Amino acid sequence: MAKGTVVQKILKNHIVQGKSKTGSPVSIKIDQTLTQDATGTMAYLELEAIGVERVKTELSVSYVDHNMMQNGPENRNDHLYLQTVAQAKGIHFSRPGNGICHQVHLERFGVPGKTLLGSDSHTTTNGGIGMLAIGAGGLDVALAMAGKPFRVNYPQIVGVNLKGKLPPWISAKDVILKMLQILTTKGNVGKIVEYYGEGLDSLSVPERATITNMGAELGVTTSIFPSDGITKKFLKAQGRESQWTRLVKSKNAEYDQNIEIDLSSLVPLAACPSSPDNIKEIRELAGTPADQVIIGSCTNGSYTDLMLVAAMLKGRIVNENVSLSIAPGSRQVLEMLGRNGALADMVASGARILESGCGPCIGQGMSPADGTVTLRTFNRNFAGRTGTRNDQAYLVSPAVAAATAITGKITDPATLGIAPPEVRPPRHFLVNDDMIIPPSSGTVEIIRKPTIGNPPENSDLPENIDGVVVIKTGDKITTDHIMPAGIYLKYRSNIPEYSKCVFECFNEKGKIPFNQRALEIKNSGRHAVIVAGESYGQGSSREHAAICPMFLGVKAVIAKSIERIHMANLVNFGIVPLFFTDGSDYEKFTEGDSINIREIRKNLRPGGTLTAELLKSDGATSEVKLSNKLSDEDVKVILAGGSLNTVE
Ligand code: MIC
Ligand code: SF4
Repeated sequence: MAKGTVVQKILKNHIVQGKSKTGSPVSIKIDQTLTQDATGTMAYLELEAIGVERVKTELSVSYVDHNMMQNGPENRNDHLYLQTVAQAKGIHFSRPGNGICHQVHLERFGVPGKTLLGSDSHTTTNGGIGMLAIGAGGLDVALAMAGKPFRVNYPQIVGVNLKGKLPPWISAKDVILKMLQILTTKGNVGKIVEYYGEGLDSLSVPERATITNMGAELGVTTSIFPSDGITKKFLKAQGRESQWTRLVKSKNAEYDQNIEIDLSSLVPLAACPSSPDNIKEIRELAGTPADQVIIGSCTNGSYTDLMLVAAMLKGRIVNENVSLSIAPGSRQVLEMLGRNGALADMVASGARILESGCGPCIGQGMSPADGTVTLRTFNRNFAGRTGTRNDQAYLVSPAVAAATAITGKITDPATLGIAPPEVRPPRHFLVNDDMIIPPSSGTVEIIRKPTIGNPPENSDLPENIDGVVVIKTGDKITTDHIMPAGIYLKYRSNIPEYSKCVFECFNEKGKIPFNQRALEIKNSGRHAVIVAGESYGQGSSREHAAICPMFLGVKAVIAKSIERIHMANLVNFGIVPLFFTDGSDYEKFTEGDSINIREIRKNLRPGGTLTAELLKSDGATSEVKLSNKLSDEDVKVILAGGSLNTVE
């Protein structure tokens, strides 16, 4: 087992229950939480349902960054609810326009050695400042705000030894794309990645945060960098030096798995359509015409990222066949670019400047044209996430993105014939927290406009699952497949409405849509069951991918494997996550089959097996063995129909 790692040092100070043994469930104390608007409304409705007067964490922050198009009143209704509930419950509120949660948190709130739980999968970004920062469903974050510890399996710790130094034009994005090439997006559940080695010296905190941000795509619990002199410099530049502590691995540290990356040997990479681990070298893609380039997001919206882009664009015009958009990750960055003239260089080049928020990363506008290539500095390129079906989205570094915007074709910046701009982290960031509203000490009226719904309700798990396979999916089904975001984001606080688009991408002409099929099963008194392949529920932390299926009557998901956050969300909402003990049994299933799991209430035991009876439409029957990865507590929660029914 690993020893002397940064991860273990933080865990040691935070474990309140459980054994420090790889794979064992442990409960950890959560120091800070963050939420964003798309998951936050539900999290705060749940917090209210739990009956919490004031949050019990050291610091909780509610950000508005995802859903800012304000098409119709729903978004603004959410913002008003979020602002007032935050003030009432002791939570800081970061107003729309202040920036993307992860970046603002890194700039203004992240503290080395602390734990952070956020209702967003990219909460891992703050691992860049030496926090143990974990993404979770909204309900888990609500429970943490209520002072409850967070349950997670004691991780397997992967040590990544960074050697050498990044060559010109190569950036942190290429490091994490390399990691995705090595580890892929599958099979990393239960691991935490820890970076160390001489290569750290050439990586600033925002660059480290690019790497930990996209650790979410590896499917690991989180990723972390030590807190060293570079961390201290960053905190000093943010006027927060007093919050620094040194936190590095012990000399004799050992890891459960070892990876080595020589930074000097890296070349520019891209994640090709439509998975973050479909990695190719830019060299192989060079010359491909691009129609759109977008720079920003919580992965690459930092000051140095955008200063590099501005320097490349200065005095040049964006290629006439390309639309270039730039969204600075925070107001701090946007204001600094505005004051130092870099913004003017971007505007002069023809770049379209977007507000500081998630924007196109979550399908809020800027969908590409049919059949065209779009390059983005983001972290996800799941099919359709751009808002265009059959999209061709490539994930690249800011340097590759800017070079491509200039030439109109995918371009290795080294071939541009210009000297790599020298961009250094600022000695002082422009600090202005006026857009962060502190909690109120007085009484605050919580504003609830009519589109603010109620927290979801569920009944106990039935004695038997009298199931119907409502859908059978392949591998790597993401939460974007299950619950699309984009134009539907505004329904996040309205479960009946949002449930109408569950699995919308699989609805075909002439076939009854998923939501209706599920409701028919529910109304007939039976139970809908989802059958899936590997890595079901990859991607975001959105608990709606469990809540909406629950609302439609789904009682179980049977898969080859399920990603961590999604599995926790299923448990939280009383859906039983089950696995084939023999993966080949997956082949036996067809949509519409009956699957009965008798006496599931009695037989569901942590780590035990269940026997299910599969009944095909031609009358053939067979038995299928199903396993689970549930803890005692998980079983208790599922039997009760979800966490909201068990919380004391
Ligand atoms: C995303 O990148 O998919 C999101 C939107 O930030 C999600 C959260 C959400 O669905 O609201 C995430 O990654 O957790
Ligand atoms: Fe926002 Fe995109 Fe980051 Fe998610 S991944 S938090 S949508 S910028």
